[in-house]
Amino acid sequence: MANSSNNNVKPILQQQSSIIDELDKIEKFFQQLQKPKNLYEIRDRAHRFCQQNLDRKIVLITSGGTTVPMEHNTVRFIDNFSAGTRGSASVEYFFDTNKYAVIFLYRQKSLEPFSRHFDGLLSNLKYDPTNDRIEVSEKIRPKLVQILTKMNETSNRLLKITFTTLSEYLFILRELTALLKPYESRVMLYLAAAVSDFYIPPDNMAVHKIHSNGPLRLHFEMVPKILRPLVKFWVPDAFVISFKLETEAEILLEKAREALNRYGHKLVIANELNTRKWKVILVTADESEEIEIDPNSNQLEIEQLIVANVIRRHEKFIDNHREQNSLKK
Ligand code: 9Z3
Repeated sequence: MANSSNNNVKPILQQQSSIIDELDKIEKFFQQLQKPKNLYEIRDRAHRFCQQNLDRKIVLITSGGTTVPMEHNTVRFIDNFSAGTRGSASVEYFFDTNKYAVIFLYRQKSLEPFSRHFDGLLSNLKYDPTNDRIEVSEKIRPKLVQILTKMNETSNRLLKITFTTLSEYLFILRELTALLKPYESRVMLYLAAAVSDFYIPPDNMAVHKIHSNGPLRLHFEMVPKILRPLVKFWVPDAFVISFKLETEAEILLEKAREALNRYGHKLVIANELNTRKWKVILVTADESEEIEIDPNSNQLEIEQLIVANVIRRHEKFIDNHREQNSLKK
């Protein structure tokens, strides 16, 4: 008897010590990086925003790519392709329900909510110096009015926060999750940002601009996987959605399932680089569901369908959470 209970306890203890090791690694990782100067100002703004939106659910949407500096006095950095379309378009569809307040954590200069509708706008504007008036061509006026109206109506439900580097992103994400934790299952995390897996530790980084007098070899370390502590400790009751990007269709599902197992969250949205604008797979522990639109459709955006789907899942998640809590009482 004593033996069999020992056998049960051992894997749990091993698991716990591996989580503690991982947490320790992440803590050390953060300690070597420099905190963004405006971190506490961001926290205070986010706190006020959540207090002003107590009657709503909160979704934290991350968007755009992170930079990885090559020098402390940064002239060069490594970046990635993400334009922030997925994240910024999704914000607009969350607003359609009137039930969500959105914290939009995005890469500076990547797409912002509503901004894509203003593409090519300049060529439709005319300045008349005699009357000091700006005229908008009739062709785009109705659409412009519609978008500006929506922007006005939703402005108190949107908080925009920017990052540029990988370390800014990670510090701000950690701070925001600490703030969101008490809101429990009402919080959704929609992690669409394309975050670097590699970085150059500050101690190994050149201080000044690297001289171009020969070939260059750089050594990157792995960024520790923060999704596990995020799901387990930072926001244990929130509905967490991560995105998985691959360039090989054959390994996409397997990688998404691997992420679910590893991090223990609820949903992975898997997409392939070249088809991401018209096809995604929503993967949970029990099933997978494909969402696909006609690539030639210029009426429908895939984010509309993704957001409607994840809102339904979030509602069920909140109900389950409520039931479990009432059973505990
Ligand atoms: C995504 O997969 C997003 O859907 C895209 C959106 C970045 C592809 P765009 O900004 O593109 O509209 O141009 N985001 C997550 C990508 C990512 O880095 N995921 C990590 C991974 O795949 C896991 S968290 O390893």
